[in-house]
Amino acid sequence: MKYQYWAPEVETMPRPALEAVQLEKLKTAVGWALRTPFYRERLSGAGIKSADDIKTLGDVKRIPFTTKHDLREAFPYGLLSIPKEEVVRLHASSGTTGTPTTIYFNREDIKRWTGYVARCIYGTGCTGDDVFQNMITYGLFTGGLGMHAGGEEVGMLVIPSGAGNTTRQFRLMQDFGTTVVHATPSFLLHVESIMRAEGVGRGSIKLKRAFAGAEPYSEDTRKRIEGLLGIDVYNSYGLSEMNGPGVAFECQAKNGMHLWEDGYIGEIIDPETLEPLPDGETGELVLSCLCREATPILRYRTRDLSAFYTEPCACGRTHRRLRRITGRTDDMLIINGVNVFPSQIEEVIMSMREVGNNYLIVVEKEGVLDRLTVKVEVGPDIFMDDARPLNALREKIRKTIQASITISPRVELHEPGALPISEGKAKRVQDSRPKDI
Ligand code: DLL
Repeated sequence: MKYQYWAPEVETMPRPALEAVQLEKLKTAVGWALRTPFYRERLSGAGIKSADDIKTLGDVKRIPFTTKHDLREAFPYGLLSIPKEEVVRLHASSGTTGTPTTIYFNREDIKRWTGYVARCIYGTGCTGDDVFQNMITYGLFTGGLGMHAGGEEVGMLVIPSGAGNTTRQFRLMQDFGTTVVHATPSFLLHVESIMRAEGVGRGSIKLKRAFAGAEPYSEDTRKRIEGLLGIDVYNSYGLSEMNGPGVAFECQAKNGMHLWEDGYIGEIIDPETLEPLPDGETGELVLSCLCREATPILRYRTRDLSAFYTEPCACGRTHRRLRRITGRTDDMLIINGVNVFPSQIEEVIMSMREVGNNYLIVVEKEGVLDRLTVKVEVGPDIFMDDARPLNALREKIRKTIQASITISPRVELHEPGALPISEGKAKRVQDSRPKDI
C-alpha cells in the first residue's frame, strides 16, 4: 500500500530528532505555563522556576500531574496564560458534574490544532476531492469545529451537518455525494439501522470512510460498522484538555492510533502507584500539550486506559501508536465485588451477528445484592414473536457474558429501535445503585 503523509518530514522523523523537537517545545510550554497562577505555584513547588530548569525530556517527570479537579478549581481564568484580548475562541466540556472545564485558544493555537487534525484526516487516504459530512455536535464540544477546520485545511468539501436528524443526513449524502463522515461509533450504528429501516440503498450513497471516536468502542464494533456499511472506519482519539480531536488517529494500516508526539508528550502510568510503565503495558494515559499557548496543560491524567505498541507501524511513521482505549479508570463497575468494564460486555454483544446495533447495561440494587441486566436489541433477521430462537439467543448471550466477566447477567431482548439512542456520546450504563454504599 502507498501511504499518504500530510507532513512527511515530521511524521517520519527519526526518533532522536523527534525527541529533540519535543524537548524544545516542552521548554516553550513550561514557559507558557509559568505565566499562569496555577502552574506558577505547582511548578515552583517542584523546583521548576523557569523554562531553563527543563534540561532533558526526562525532566517532564518532575512536573506534578494535573487532574480534572485542578482544572475545575482553576475555573474560569486560573489557567489562562495570555491577555484576554488575544483569546479568539473557547471550548468547554461539562462532563457529568457541574463546573465546566474551559480551554482558551489564540489564533496560533487554532492553526496548530487544525494542522494536527488535517494530518489525521489526510493520513487515512482522504484528499481535496473528498466530500466530508461532519455528523457530530458543533458548539462547545470540540468534535464539530475541530474536525471541520481540519477537513477544510485538507481542502475537502465540508458539510457541517452536525449530529442527529438521520433522515436529513441521508439526503445530504445523496445530494452532495458524501465520501467520508465523522461521528461517534454509536451514532454510526444508529445511522446504519435507520438506513435499513427506511430502505436507503447502499448504492445511492458514495460513502468510503468514517472517522469514529469521542467514546470507547471495541474492534468488533468497528468491524460491524465496516461490514454493514462497506466502508473503512478509522479510530479517532482526543479530549478537550488536549484541544479536542486530532491527538491520536489511525493511519491506513488501521493498527493503533499515532499520537502526534511533536504536539503532545504521552506517558503511561500505573494509576495506583503513579509510576511510569514501559511501552507495551496497559495503564493510564498522561498527556502534556505542547501546542497550545493560551491554556497550557502539562501531565494531564486522562483516566483513559491504553498502552503504547512496541513494534513499528507498517506506514513508516515514527510517532508511537496508542492501543484502542478500552475504558477509563473511573468507568469500572464493581458488581457484587467483581470488577467489570463495560467494554467487556460490548465485545461479547457486538461479536454476535444475531444481535442488533444498540444495547444498554443496567446495574441495580436488589436487596443486598447488585443485579446486572443487559438489554440488547435483536438484529433485523430475528422475529420477536418466535419464542424458541429468542430463548436460545438470550441464553447464548448470558453464557458468553458470564464466561467473560464471571457474572451471570439477566438478558432482555428488545426490538430494533426500542432502546434509547443518543446523537453524541452514548450512555451505555445506567447504574441506579445508591452511591454511598
Ligand atoms: O471527545 C474529543 C473528540 C471529539 C475526540 C471527536 C474524537 C472525536 P471530550 O468530550 O473532552 O473530547 O472527551 C474526551 O472521550 O478522555 C476518552 O475518555 C473519550 N474518547 C475520545 N475519543 C475516544 C476514542 C472529545 N477514540 C474523552 N476511544 C476521552 C475511546 C475516546 N474513548
